Amino acid sequence: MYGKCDWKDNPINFQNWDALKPKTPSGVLPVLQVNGGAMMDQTLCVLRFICMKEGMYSKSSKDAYWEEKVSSVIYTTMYPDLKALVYD
Ligand SMILES: N[C@@H](CCC(=O)N[C@@H](CS)C(=O)NCC(=O)O)C(=O)O
Repeated sequence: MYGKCDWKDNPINFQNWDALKPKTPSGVLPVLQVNGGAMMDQTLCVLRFICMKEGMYSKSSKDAYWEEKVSSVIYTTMYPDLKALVYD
């Protein structure tokens, strides 16, 4: 962990998920909530938000491009495996 923000994990089990799902913006997890504010979803957008908030996002557009590219490739490559872990 490079940033210095405090955070709390709130794992959701399948029993709680049915009630929570309709309250989330798109009916999916993960969701980030900052100080009780609006729920923010979409993994890569949330990661980008945290990086910007914590001063870890690239200052140059060229560096930002490469960071975005690497995270997109990793996410799209790993996502089917992550999904299989959860549902299979
Ligand atoms: N595009 C979303 C996809 C999120 C997603 O598909 N989450 C799955 C878990 S891997 C989920 O919440 N599934 C529960 C459901 O659809 O009820 C993201 O990048 O965060």
